[in-house]
Amino acid sequence: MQPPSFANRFEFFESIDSTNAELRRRYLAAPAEWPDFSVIAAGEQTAGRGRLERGWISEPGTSLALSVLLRPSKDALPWLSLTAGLAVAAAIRELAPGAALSIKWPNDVLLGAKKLSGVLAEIIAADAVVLGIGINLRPQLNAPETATALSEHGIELEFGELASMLLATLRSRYLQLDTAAGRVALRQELRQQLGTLGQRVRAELPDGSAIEGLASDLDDQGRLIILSPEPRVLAAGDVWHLRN
Ligand code: BT5
Repeated sequence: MQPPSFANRFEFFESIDSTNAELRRRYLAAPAEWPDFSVIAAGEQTAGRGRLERGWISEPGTSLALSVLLRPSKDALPWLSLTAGLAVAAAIRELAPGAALSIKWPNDVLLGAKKLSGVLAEIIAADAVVLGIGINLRPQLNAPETATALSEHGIELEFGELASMLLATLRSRYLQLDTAAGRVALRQELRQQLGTLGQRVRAELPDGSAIEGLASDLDDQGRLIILSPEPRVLAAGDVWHLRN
């Protein structure tokens, strides 16, 4: 496929184990050859990865999988996953206005009530992060019940057009993260699009404990505030939206 103009370096694989794993290997072998906003994309991942050693299904011809090399500032770092979610939603809306997208803290984009896209941000060196994004274009044989795809909602997009638009929307928001004013604006945008806010949620913390309560706000570092009923601040973990 044509390299998208928004990537500073771009490599496409028909099939690979994981675009995050490949970018990490290639970067660590020759860091100087991988500028900020280098991209590795693939038509299929045989060992796609989610968070916490979970898997990510990307069967041939059904999904967009790409990883971007970033060197974020310390202030930008906590915002990367949520910013990627915003960029995914913005890219799809550009190409398919009116799509019923929402962002679920900390790293999902939902279409309707199901998961369309996931983000995996991994720190691979003192100054480098690999930001991996998966988006389902068409249904997959082995995807979980909780997954959905654009075509299931009548949205037919091709890999190349979505990849180009995604890199454009991601790049502009990534640049916004460099300034305090930009981060304030992103936080505002996220507060409007974060379907998690205002919901009763159950959150599982990285240490295995759980809390339930009302997801009330996003703090100034992208953490989720849950009223349980006393405020608890969640920096990482999994969240389920509960039905009242
Ligand atoms: C994620 O993890 O959602 C992060 C997914 C990141 C995928 C991208 S693709 C490009 C790059 N290269 C990689 O190897 N990874 C990144 P998490 O929140 O832990 O969610 C994982 C869970 O989502 C799984 O345990 C399944 O339940 C579910 N899942 C797996 N494949 C899915 C799919 N295609 N669509 C929706 N849900 C899926």
